[in-house]
Parts: sequence; C-alpha cells; structure tokens
Amino acid sequence: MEKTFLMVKPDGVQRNLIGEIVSRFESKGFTLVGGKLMQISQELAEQHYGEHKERPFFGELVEFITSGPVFAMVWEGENVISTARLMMGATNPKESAPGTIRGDFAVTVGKNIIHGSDSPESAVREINLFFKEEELVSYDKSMVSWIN
Ligand code: DAT
Ligand code: MG
Repeated sequence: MEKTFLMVKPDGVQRNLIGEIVSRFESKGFTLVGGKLMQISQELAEQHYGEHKERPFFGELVEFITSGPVFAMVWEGENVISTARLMMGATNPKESAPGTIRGDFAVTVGKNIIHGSDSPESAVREINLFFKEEELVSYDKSMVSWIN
C-alpha cells in the first residue's frame, strides 16, 4: 500500500492543530502507520529541504522548520501521496482553496502549517530520513473494506 510522509510544521504545533490535521486524514480513510513529536536538527532540515538549497528563502526555511517541535507522520492508503497534497492545498496559502488545510488555517507561504511528500520518490526519501523501519507499524483496520 502507498505511503507518504506528512509533517505538522512548528507553526501548526504551536497553534494546536496536530489533532485537527490528524483527524482530517483519519476521517478521509487513511491509516496512520508512524508518528512522533520531534525537534528537527539543522542537519536534518538541510537534508530534508536539500532540493531548495539554492533558493533565496532556504535559510529562512531551515530556521523556521527548526524553530520548534514538529509532528512527523507516515500515512498509508490508496493514492495517499497525491490525495494528501490536495488536502493540504497549494503551497502559497494565498492560492490554497478553502476546505484545504492551508486554505483553512494558513495565511503566508513561510508559515504554511504542513509538509507532505510530492511524489513517490520523495515519499520514500523522506520516510527514510525521518523514520527507522522499526518505528513504522503495519496493521489492518477492519473498516478498510468500507473505504477501498
Ligand atoms: P510544498 O511545501 O508545498 O511542497 P515547496 O516544496 O515548493 O512547497 O517548498 C517548501 C517550503 O518552502 C514551502 O512549504 C514553504 C517554503 N517556500 C516555498 N516557496 C517559498 C517562497 N517563494 N518564499 C518563502 N518560502 C517559500
Ligand atoms: Mg515540497
């Protein structure tokens, strides 16, 4: 089953949105298979956002993502990578639709509440960057047959 890496960023944790965000993915019908509250190190932040190294906002991005605890998660489900991106909304909250997480809770691109892998390749890379294999659980929910 497809897996993705999702993370409530420091602004989402400070704004008490962990529960709201977990609830949205649970209600949708996805399965949480790993999760932890953690402080991201400078090194992990630079690795995680490596693709943006040359962008002018890279320094701010690393500073922000290390500015407080994050809630890192792995979610499983059919098409979870692309569906989670839709549920998150556009990167810039100025453009994210109401009903999406960023559309409902965020105002500026620098504090946009949630991260989610954007492709199968980045999902594998990010899951492995944040989680050890033994931190992920594989289990069935009896209700899955009512979803898929
Ligand atoms: P996403 O988080 O939707 O995958 P991204 O990978 O393009 O978006 O960028 C990573 C994060 O960097 C994004 O969530 C917020 C920040 N960011 C992106 N574009 C930015 C910009 N123009 N100015 C400031 N921060 C930006
Ligand atoms: Mg991205």
